[in-house]
Amino acid sequence: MGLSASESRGAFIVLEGLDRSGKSSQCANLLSFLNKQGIAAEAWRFPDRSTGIGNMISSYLSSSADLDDRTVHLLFSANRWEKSSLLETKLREGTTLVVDRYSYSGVAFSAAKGLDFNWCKAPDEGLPAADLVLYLNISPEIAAARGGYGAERYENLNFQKKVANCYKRLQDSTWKTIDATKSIDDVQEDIRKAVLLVIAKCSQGQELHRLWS
Ligand code: DGP
Ligand code: NA
Ligand code: NA
Repeated sequence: MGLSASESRGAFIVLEGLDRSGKSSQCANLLSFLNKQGIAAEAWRFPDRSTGIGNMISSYLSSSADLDDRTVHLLFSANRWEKSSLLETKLREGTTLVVDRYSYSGVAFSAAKGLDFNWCKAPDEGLPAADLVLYLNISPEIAAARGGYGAERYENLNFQKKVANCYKRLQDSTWKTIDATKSIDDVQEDIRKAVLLVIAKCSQGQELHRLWS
């Protein structure tokens, strides 16, 4: 059951973007800002590589294991489901969660392989939906030029172009596009403004929604 409309709770903030869009540093900066403000907050990330399922995903991403595209899609989804009750408990307890990637990556990266968009959405249906999705917008070319990619499976320009197109199809009213070509500090400033507004709404009892509505 969802949270009742009057209950104060933490906000569910997700950062999304292409690889090399700067999400991870922005998440870390945001977390220390919130904690300094005395706001209870934790940083999470998906995939969570610490679980059994996360371990399989990690082997796949480093290319030490090959898996069928649909199989790996369902593993990523299962990795979110296995954390979902703890996630909801944290929010209910008043902790704001700053999450590096979530179901939006799940759909964008798998649909970029050519899997059907709605098929990709289906396994995540019913998971808690983010209150705010911050999309760190950067062109695939600029991302690729930023110190180059690591060795992981999806880190190449052609694939990232497809991911960018798939992300566009997911955007709704909970998304805010952030210009990620600005300086690290300016990006952080834009993020903080949006986040503080949403934290205020959630502390006043804004209802937690479910994917995909
Ligand atoms: P990261 O740990 O944020 O670097 O993410 C690892 C890679 O996995 C990155 O290229 C994005 C991709 N990814 C994240 N979540 C999902 C997902 O749910 N499904 C698929 N297919 N790829 C994902
Ligand atoms: Na990566
Ligand atoms: Na994931």
